[in-house]
Amino acid sequence: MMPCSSPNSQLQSPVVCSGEFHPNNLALTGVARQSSDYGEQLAFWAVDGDRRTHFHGCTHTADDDIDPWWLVDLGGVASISGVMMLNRGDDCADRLTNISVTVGVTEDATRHCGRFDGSATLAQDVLVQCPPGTQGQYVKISGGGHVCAGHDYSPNPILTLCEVEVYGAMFN
Ligand SMILES: [Ca+2]
Repeated sequence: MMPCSSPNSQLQSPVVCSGEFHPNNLALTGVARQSSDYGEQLAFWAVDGDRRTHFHGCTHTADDDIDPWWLVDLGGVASISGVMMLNRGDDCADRLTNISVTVGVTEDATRHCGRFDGSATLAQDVLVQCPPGTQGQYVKISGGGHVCAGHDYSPNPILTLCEVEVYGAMFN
């Protein structure tokens, strides 16, 4: 797998790579929430700066959630170049699939950034690069898969994210 580097407009999006990107992560000071919670697997765990990938330190939507999503409020409008998602590393890696990344100046975040159709492998970084000129305060990640390495835990898609990093620059 290729090493991660700063988002590069010459690369195709999405980019699957290993390792960390650069420190300009706007999500670290953001406030996250998600469509539903499975146990203690809260939206916050994707913006805590902790890149551990065991399920207990990651987000996880509820089994009965038919339309899972995760959202971060950056606290102000930013120019956004890309969004990196760190996948779970202990199991169910194939649930990071059918992912749509959108941004917006309001919470409905309807502007397309990019897609990842997956599926990802364990503890994989997936970078979705937004089109040039993408701006927004909210970054939304929607989708997920129900398959879990041959298990059949849930008929509905599950969204699990261990860390989300948003690259760009705040306006102000
Ligand atoms: Ca984390």
